[in-house]
Amino acid sequence: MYGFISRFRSLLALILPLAFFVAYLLFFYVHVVDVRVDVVILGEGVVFIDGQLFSSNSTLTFRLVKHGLIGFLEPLNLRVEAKPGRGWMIGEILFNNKTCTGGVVEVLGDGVLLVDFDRVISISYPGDLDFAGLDLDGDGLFDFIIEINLWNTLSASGTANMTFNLDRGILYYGQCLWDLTPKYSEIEVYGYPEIWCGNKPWNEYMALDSSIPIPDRVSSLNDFYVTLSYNLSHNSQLSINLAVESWFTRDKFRFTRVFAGEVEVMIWLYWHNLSPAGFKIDELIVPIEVDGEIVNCTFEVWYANMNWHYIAFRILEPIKFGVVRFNYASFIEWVYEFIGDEFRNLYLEDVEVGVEFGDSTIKTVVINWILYDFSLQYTSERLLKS
Ligand SMILES: [Ca+2]
Repeated sequence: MYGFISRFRSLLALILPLAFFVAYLLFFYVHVVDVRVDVVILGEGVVFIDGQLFSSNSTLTFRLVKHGLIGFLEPLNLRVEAKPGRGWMIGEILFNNKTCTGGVVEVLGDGVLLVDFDRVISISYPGDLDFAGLDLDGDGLFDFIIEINLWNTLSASGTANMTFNLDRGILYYGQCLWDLTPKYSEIEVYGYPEIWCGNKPWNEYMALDSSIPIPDRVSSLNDFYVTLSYNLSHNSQLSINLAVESWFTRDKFRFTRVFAGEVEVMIWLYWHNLSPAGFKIDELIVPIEVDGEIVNCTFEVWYANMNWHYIAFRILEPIKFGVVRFNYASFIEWVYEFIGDEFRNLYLEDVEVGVEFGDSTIKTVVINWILYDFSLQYTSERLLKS
């Protein structure tokens, strides 16, 4: 009898901890649906979550709620994102009144995470404002303006979003629009989502903290390199380009529009199902650095008299993605020879980069464009050599 009790106790001693362990696992798997986590924000600022002030110093404690159940053995991975989705979720986070995304830098301890936020600026269509200024070096002056710029779209269903990550220097543009109605039906383009520096002469926004001294007279400026690193995807039938654009006006700061005798210059590095306005009048071979190699690229030159002079250089073999670098003077010299001496006195107002799109036969217009780099490097050579 004693032997039986002894064996029973031994069995109990073995089974009980195992049963408790299984119950413990089940308890956590079934019942724990949220976890309290301390998050340390790197940097100074005011933190809002879902519009509520959570912290005015650099440390923030809040509760993360995961949709659904969590398993006991599930690793604690945190992904901070603005949109609700699968996995861990935090509502919109504003840091210094800018929407932030971020990632876990380090797990400091049990449930304590160090999160480093990227500062991002985001604009959307539909929305009150379709532009924003970017002050990359924090000196109070804009280095660039981003603008969704659906200038010929009267109405559209769907959304477009442009987000600039200030910490990584990357521009993201995504749109999914349908039922587009143009403002002017005779114009085949709906818009030109873009980033630019200088003074765009069609509105009052300026980004004068550029690495080149614009606006200034063509005759006073030096040449500069334009570097772009990008990736673009879109509907296979869509009419679209990726183009650099500049306006040349008689006033140093023009805010209203462009007039006769003034000049618009576009450089199309990518295009699909789209032709420039007017007629092809010439061809030009320009050495372009593409992914580190110099390539002699042929550009068609198109001209239209749009009251002002419209000149578009369209590359023969489009570059859909890659790192592209070229001298502005390569194109400006041709414009000078074509327009004549009066071009010397015009002001180079701005340098823009965007994706011009149109074509009403596409029901839903999808564009995803990432611009990893847009930089201008001023040189000691004159913009006009002659
Ligand atoms: Ca600045």
